[in-house]
Amino acid sequence: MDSEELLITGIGGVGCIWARNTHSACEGLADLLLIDGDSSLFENEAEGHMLSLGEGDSSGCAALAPLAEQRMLANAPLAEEVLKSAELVVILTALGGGSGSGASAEFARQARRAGCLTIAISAMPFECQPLRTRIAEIALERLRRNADVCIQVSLDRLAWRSRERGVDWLEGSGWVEDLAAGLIQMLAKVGLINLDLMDLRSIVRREGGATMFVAEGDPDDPEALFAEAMSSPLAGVELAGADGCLLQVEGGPDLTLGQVDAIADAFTIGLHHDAQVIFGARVSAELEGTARVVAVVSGLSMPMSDQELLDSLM
Ligand SMILES: Nc1nc2c(ncn2[C@@H]2O[C@H](COP(=O)(O)OP(=O)(O)OP(=O)(O)O)[C@@H](O)[C@H]2O)c(=O)[nH]1
Ligand SMILES: [Mg+2]
Repeated sequence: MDSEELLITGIGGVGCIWARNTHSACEGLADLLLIDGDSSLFENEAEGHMLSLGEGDSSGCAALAPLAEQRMLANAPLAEEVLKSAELVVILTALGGGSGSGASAEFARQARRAGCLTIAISAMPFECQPLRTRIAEIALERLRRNADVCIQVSLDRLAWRSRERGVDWLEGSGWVEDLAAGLIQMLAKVGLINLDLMDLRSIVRREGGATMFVAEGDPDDPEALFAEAMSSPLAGVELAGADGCLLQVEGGPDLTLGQVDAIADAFTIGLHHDAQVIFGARVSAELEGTARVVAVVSGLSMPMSDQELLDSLM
């Protein structure tokens, strides 16, 4: 796919950081759109499209989600220009503030109306932020209704993971970026067995919820790769009953068919016996001795209620 058909969109301060990092990891494979109330974030227009929800000042719409939503609505003609050439939109946002919580669902609605397959990766606030969590829950409900796929990340789990690795959750955790970049690369780079947007559509449009995993590790240890994927900082995921899976295995020039087969088995063995599995494989010189797996799983039992979600964050 061409780069203007794949659009990475960051909404709100944290979402824009993640989107920028994802975009640079994708090396010209996708376009970038940054949406925020604080336009001081937009330093370098050459890097992508910028859409300000502020009124020419840097005060933005701090903690005012309804205001951000109104401004996103008013900016629909500008967004439409960017969405015209897009086929897949990946939205990155952290909910609980004003800009991300207010504008994400409205932007997802605009993207779908423009015919784009819309995948949102949205983070829920830290559990010690009850007011932000309340704002985020309302925003999440609306985002779920408007996006084709809405993946929830827990900031608490993201932070634990980052602490274990000695990196900052915001700048260095890398997990959100790996997930989003994995999805973009799956569609944009040519492989031995290619996956395309039609494949992705047919998996995510199945009934029930959908989510994504990413893992990187030893190609001779499929179980460890699967365990790594399952240890992701996702919130509210129940894999039981999953009946759709898009799976891409990528490895170095030394990757063997036997390794690919064993990895595919490890990732699909727990799925429904009638599951639709679409499979892709690619060789990349820079992955010598390593395998990277990206999986989109669908047909999940419906997302958790607010209370269940809160419990899962505890
Ligand atoms: N503890 C902590 N949490 C943060 C920090 N920055 C962001 N967050 C979390 O990330 C969520 C989203 O933050 P931002 O992306 O900055 O919010 P925004 O959408 O830009 O919202 P406004 O700035 O209010 O328009 C918040 O609800 C918090 O849960 C921080 O410095 N410390
Ligand atoms: Mg902000």
